[in-house]
Parts: sequence; structure tokens; C-alpha cells
Amino acid sequence: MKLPEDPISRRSFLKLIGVSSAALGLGNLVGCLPEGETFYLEEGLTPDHWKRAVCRYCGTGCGMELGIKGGKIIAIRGWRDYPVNKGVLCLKGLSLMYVVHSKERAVHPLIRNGNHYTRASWDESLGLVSERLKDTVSKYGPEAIALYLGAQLFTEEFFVANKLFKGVLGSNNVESNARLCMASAVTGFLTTFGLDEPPGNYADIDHSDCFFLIGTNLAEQHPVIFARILKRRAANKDVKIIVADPRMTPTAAHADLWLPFYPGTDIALMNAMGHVLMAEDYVDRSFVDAHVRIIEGGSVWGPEKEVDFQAFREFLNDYAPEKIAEQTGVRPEDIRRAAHMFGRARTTMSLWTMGLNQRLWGTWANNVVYNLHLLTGKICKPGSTALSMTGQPNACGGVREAGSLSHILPAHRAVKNAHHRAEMEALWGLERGSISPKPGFHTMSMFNEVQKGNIKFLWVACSNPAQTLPNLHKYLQGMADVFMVVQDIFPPTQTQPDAFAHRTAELADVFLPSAFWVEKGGVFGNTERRSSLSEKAVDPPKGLLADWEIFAEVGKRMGYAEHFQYTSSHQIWDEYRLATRGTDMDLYGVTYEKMLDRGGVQWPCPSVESPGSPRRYVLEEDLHLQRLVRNGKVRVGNDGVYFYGHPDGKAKIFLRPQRPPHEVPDAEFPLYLTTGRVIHHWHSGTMTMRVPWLEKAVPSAFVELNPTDAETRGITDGDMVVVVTRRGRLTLHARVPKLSHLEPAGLEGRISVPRPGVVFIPFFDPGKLVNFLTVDAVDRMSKEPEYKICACRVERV
Ligand SMILES: Nc1nc2c(c(=O)[nH]1)N[C@H]1C(S)=C(S)[C@@H](COP(=O)(O)OP(=O)(O)OC[C@H]3O[C@@H](n4cnc5c(=O)[nH]c(N)nc54)[C@H](O)[C@@H]3O)O[C@H]1N2
Ligand SMILES: Nc1nc2c(c(=O)[nH]1)N[C@H]1C(S)=C(S)[C@@H](COP(=O)(O)OP(=O)(O)OC[C@H]3O[C@@H](n4cnc5c(=O)[nH]c(N)nc54)[C@H](O)[C@@H]3O)O[C@H]1N2
Ligand code: SF4
Ligand SMILES: [Mo]
Repeated sequence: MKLPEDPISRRSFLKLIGVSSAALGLGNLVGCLPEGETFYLEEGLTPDHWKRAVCRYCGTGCGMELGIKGGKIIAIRGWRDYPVNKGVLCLKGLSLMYVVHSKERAVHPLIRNGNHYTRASWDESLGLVSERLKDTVSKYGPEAIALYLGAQLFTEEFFVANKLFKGVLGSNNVESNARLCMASAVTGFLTTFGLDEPPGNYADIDHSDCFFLIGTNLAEQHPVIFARILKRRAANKDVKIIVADPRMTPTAAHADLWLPFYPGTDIALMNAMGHVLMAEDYVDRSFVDAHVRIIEGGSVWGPEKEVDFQAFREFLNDYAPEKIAEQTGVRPEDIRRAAHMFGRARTTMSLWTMGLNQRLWGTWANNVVYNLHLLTGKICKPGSTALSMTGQPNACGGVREAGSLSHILPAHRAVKNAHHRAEMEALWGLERGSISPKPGFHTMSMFNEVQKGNIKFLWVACSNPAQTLPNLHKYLQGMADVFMVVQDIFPPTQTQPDAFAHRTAELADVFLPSAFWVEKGGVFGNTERRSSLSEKAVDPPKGLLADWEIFAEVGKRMGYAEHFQYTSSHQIWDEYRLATRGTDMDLYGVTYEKMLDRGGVQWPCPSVESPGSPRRYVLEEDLHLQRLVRNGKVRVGNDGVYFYGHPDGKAKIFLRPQRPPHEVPDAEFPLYLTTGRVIHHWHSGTMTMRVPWLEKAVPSAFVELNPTDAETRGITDGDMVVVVTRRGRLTLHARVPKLSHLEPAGLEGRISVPRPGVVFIPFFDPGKLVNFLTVDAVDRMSKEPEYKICACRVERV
């Protein structure tokens, strides 16, 4: 198959893939390359050899094989027996060759000189970075420096970056963009189970009879996982899919039941499902009695009060479907139907992403999903689980596991814990007391400190915060004023059209180009606790270093050479394995060789001989639990389930009430604005906007309106409109799908439409920054911003 460049063949390309998907029983799901097919850059090319890699886009973590000829990638196919994707790949994964071999790749370090950049040598630019870092620490202390990393770096790169900042320089101001993404999932795990990361895995999909998808657009954002779900349903007619989302998305279009609630009312919706499950006795009382405590905890991390089952029943009484129908905008009979499907199915699996996490009450929303599974005992069994889907390839591995947030250290250790600090200091060969006991700034407060001038040195690697932070008007000046190092694969080019602008790089004082994923190799840790090795496939453009080499080089130049004597990422991984040994996320048994051989390994994996742990908290499958039992630390009952994250071995059901979002519509701003993604583009678009057929398919941002809201404003499809919030305004074209009714069967392919009262704008377009409009209010527990909800008005230009 040839990868098309013009829009005509792009159309036939999509059709081709669509047809193949239909043959797989996937209906009108487009955007996936089926197993067994290969993409060639041009017809007639034959690769010299093939290399195995793991896709660096989403947190699905698909295995792929790259065909190489003359040092270039010329073909891509799915890794056939890879357990995650079994040979299937999506559009983004396939577009790799256009990004890696783009003529616009950054190949020289640059140093700012007033309004323009001068090309600099590595020696000069790394010298400047090291000097400046040293001066800042000695003048203002370690709290005046900060490092902001993207969760698309390899685990080894995070490990070295943490060693440099938290270990050697004594600054815990290390954050990752996963704060904007997975932080509420983390606090959800920590409160309910006591430990981060999920009990179940993707394999549960193949055993599930009911899927509850809430606040996730899998068909566009995790297409390979959605394909796996559709395949399950195609093979088993009793399987049902429920989609709860304020928009009719391509995901919802495939649903058996769509629940179109108003943004921010999903806690009420899920509590109402809980009410029905309770009232109609879908409860697994013996599971609850054995494994669950019920907690009333209205406050943030405040004191918790244990209550009895009756108190939970009474709490849910306020959420009878009839009582919350008006507030949520969902018909009571639909909520009942959803609860029946959830409760009646032999096995039920929930999946969610940013619709629940990027919220003022994101942690609570995560808790409430777990409530439904704990109440019905539909967890820790094949096909029954609640799986928080990860956004980026290494938000689990590099960020959460390797400790790349300002309050944590590698392997689920805490900055505040003296014993944990001492362990890391010993492992890193540092003096006792090198790591500061004070957590650093979380992302939004970090950029606030930049704005206030308290942070004097900011280093951004593999992220584009000047486009992707919320409420941007508040933070851009700070980023322009601070001394900022930007490390990216695409440069600041001020002569380009807006569509290719790099909003962060263009504010840099020093720009460092880095090698791309397939040019360096390393490990990603995906949604399901799977660590996978992606091999180096091709050489980087001449002179480029891997991100970890840049961090190590700066460490050496600052006078800490003995701590950064690495010659390969393999060495770094082996040091990191030791840091995890004996912990609940034991990776000691996960070697480079084993990851390649098996297609990734799921932790806990305490020994080189052990296969890893597909399901957690289940004696039969969880190697950490087996160790605890062997050592006489815990005793497990007949069903083998034990939630060892909490001292009493029980998970918690929390009584979480519905609360309003930060901003709700009013007379002046009568509509909800929600933001997110399209299948064609990755985040800030630096990579996918450079793929001709993706850029042509969706060249610019748009605002999606329901036909009823468009009609009352005299807006028709394609009109230029202005969207206004309390923080800013944006002019863009309107997308008004022609739909007279909103039923799943009425929607085809990629079209989506919000429910009445809601509009949607994607954030990929550097020329139309929707983040001038969004709010920067954060969840009080996770500190994740509420990108998903604010109030706006829309007017014709
Ligand atoms: N093509 C593509 N794929 C990607 C990415 C990409 O940029 N492009 N990014 C990756 C990353 S990092 C992430 S985090 C994931 C994100 O993946 P998703 O979370 O699936 O995608 P989003 O578009 O951010 O938002 C998901 C849904 O939330 C809904 N929503 C809006 N308001 C609410 C609400 O109040 N409650 C609920 N429950 N839902 C609401 C929106 O209508 C939307 O359909 O995608 C990953 N995959
Ligand atoms: N309005 C709105 N805003 C959002 C969201 C939303 O839903 N709505 N979602 C939020 C979420 S969930 C996320 S995850 C963030 C993502 O936000 P960002 O991380 O800021 O966005 P990316 O475009 O992924 O930035 C990655 C950068 O790394 C560069 N890069 C790629 N590979 C490498 C490499 O190997 N090394 C280096 N050094 N650089 C590399 C790319 O060119 C790009 O500039 O956006 C957040 N912002
Ligand atoms: S689903 Fe995600 S990991 Fe898989 S090919 Fe697509 S972007 Fe890559
Ligand atoms: Mo994300």
C-alpha cells in the first residue's frame, strides 16, 4: 500500500482502510491499518531489514515493525503477535516516516540574540546552559530552577533528568505534562486503592460483555483499543457498548446506548446508575463485605469517616434517575437502561480518559467509576475491570513510575518520606540530605512562579506549554521573560505560516535539537503496566544527541561527571531496575532482552525468570501479592483478592456528591465550551501538521455546534464565527453537521456533534489557540486543570 500525499488519494486511502475495517466486522470505523498489511512510502521499495519499535504517540503502546532502507524508514506494519495491538495500527502511527525524515527537523542548537537566533555549536550552547543553571542555583537557590518534561520521552531520559535536578541539584521542581492529563487518575487510584495504576489490562476487553465508556473518544484517540472492543462485539452479539459523553463522537456513534449529559454532571449520572444498581439488587454484597470500606469524605485529603452500607444507600437516594434528569439532561429511562446493562452483564469493563480527568472534580469522578465496580464486585476478574486509559506513551512509565512529578521520586517513592529519599540517595551515590524534603511546584503553580519572576531558569523538554497550558494569557509573558531552554525536534521558525509555528520554541533563549524516538531507543510504560522496549532503528541527523545524553552532558559540565557516566540507555535502565526492586511496582525482572522477546512485560515482575503480572490484587496473577503472602505479611481469602495498597487490604467506596464545574453558563455566556482532539492531529500539531495528508484533512481548528444552537444564532456550516469567554476570543469557522436527530445510527464515520448547549474546539492548531479561552482552575487533589469545561458565547462575524 502506498502512503498518499494528496487529498484525493487520501480519500481512497481512508476508504481502503474503512473497507478493511468493515471486513473485520468493525463497521464504519476508519483510521486503522489491519493486521497483516504493510504501508510503503512508495510502491516498489523493499526494506533492507526490519526493526521493532513501540509507537510513541498514544498510551495504547502498539508494537510496530519498521522497514529500513539506506538509513531511512520506508515501510511500517503492525507487530503481529504483539499482545497490545496484535498487528493493528492507526493513522498516527503510520505517519511516522513523514515526521522523522521531515526536512524541517531541528539540526542545530540556537542561541537568542535579541529578536533572532544565531546558530551555535553544541559546546557553546551546552556551556551556556550549564553556566546559567549553576549561576541561578548559587544566586537564588535550587527553588529558582525548574524542569518541565513531556511524557513522550523514554523512561531512561526521565530517570537521568530526575537524577540531575532532584538528586544532584537539590531541586524538586521537576514536572511533566502528565499533570495536565493523568494527575486525577493518579489521585483516583491513590484514594480508592492506595496505590497508583490499574488492576486490570487490555486483555480484559476480550472477555467483557459490557463496555461503559465515559468521557473518552476511543475511536479517535485510542483507535486500536476501540477496534479491539468492536471486534469483541462483532464476535458476540450480546456484548453491549454504553457511551456517556456530552458529544456524539465517532465513539458514541457505535454505541448501543448514548448518554448525552451536560458537561460536569457525570458524578450525578454515575451516582444515579449506582442508585439503580443498589435499588434493583445488582450488588455483590459478599464482595463488598470482604473487600470494601465505605468512606464519607467530603473534604480534600481531610479526615475520612467510615460509614455503613445503609449510609451509602441513603446517599444514593438523592440520585434517583428522575431526580437528576433535568440537571444532567439525560432521560431517566436511559440511565436505568445503562445501569441494567452494567449490572446484568456477566462481565463489565469501564474505560475513560480526559472527560473525567481534566476536571475540577476529576479525582472524585474517578472514585465514582470505581464505586460502581466495587459495589457490583465487577473488578479483578477477567473481563470485569475499570481501566483508566493513559494519554501519552510514557505517562505511566516515565512520569508516574520513574517519579517525574514534583512530589515523587522513582518507584512510587515520595519526596516527603525521609526513608525514600535516603534510598534514592544511596542508589544514586549521593550524600545523605542531597534530595530536598520539600515537594516542588506542581505544573500550574510552576508556571505561576515563572510569571511572578520567582523561577529564573526554566527548561522545557518534549512539550509545548505555550500552546497547551490553559488560560494562556496569564502565563505567556512569564515564559517570554524567564531564561528558557527548549529542547525539541522542531525549531523556532519565525518565518513560517502560523500552522507550523512552535509557540514554545519561539520564546526560547537557548534551543537544543534532540534525536527523535526511533533514533535513540528506550522504554515506554503503557496504560496496562506494560514496559516495552523500542529499539533504535535509524541514525539521527548528524550531531544530534538523545535527550538523556543532553541531560547527562549538562550534569558533567556542571562538575558532576561521576554521576553521569552512562554510555547507553540500557545502562540507565539497569540502574532504574534496581531502584524499583522489592517495591509494589517491581521492574527488577524486566530486562531489555525480555521486553524484546515477549513484546513487553507487565509489572510487578520481581525476578528475571518470572513472566510478569497481568492482573493486580489477584493472588493467582499478582507476583507482588504472592511475595507478600509468602513472607507472611498478608492473608488472602478464598477468592484470592486482596487490595494491599491500603493497610487493611480493602479498597474504598467514597460517597462523592455532585458539584458544579468552575464555570457554568449564564445569560452572558450561555453555552458550555469543551476542548479536545481530532484523530488526525497530535496535541500541538508540531508533528502531525507536517504530515501532508493529515494537514490537508484537517488544516485548521473549528468550532463544532449543534444544529439547534447554530440555527438560533443564524450560523450555518462554514461560517466564520467568534467564540468569546471571560478570558479571550477566537475567530474560526463553524462546523455544523446536518443532523435532525441525535441517535447513534444517524451518524457516519468521523463526523461528531455536541449535544445542544455545548460547543467543541480542538487544541492542535498553533494559529488558533483555544487555550486563550480555557480556565486554569484545578482539581484540589490532583492539581489538574479543567480543560473540559468553561462558559462561552458564539457570534457570527
Ligand atoms: N489522535 C490523537 N490521539 C490522541 C491524542 C491526540 O492528541 N490525538 N492525545 C493522547 C492523549 S495525551 C490523551 S490525554 C488522550 C485523550 O483522549 P480523550 O480523552 O478520549 O480525548 P479528548 O478529545 O480530550 O476528550 C474526550 C471526551 O471528553 C468529553 N467531555 C467533555 N466534557 C466532559 C465532561 O464534563 N464529562 C465527561 N465525562 N466527558 C466530557 C468530550 O466530549 C470528548 O469526547 O488521547 C491520546 N490520543
Ligand atoms: N485546551 C486543551 N488543552 C490541552 C488538553 C485539552 O484536552 N484541551 N490536553 C492536555 C493534555 S492531556 C496533554 S497530554 C497536553 C500535551 O501538551 P504538550 O506536551 O505541550 O504537547 P505536544 O504537542 O505533545 O508537545 C510535545 C513536543 O515535543 C516535541 N518532541 C517530539 N518528540 C520529541 C523528542 O523525542 N524529544 C524532544 N525533546 N522533543 C520531542 C514535539 O515537537 C512537541 O513540540 O496538552 C494539554 N492541553
Ligand atoms: S493507537 Fe496509539 S499507539 Fe497505536 S498506532 Fe495509534 S497512536 Fe500509535
Ligand atoms: Mo494527555
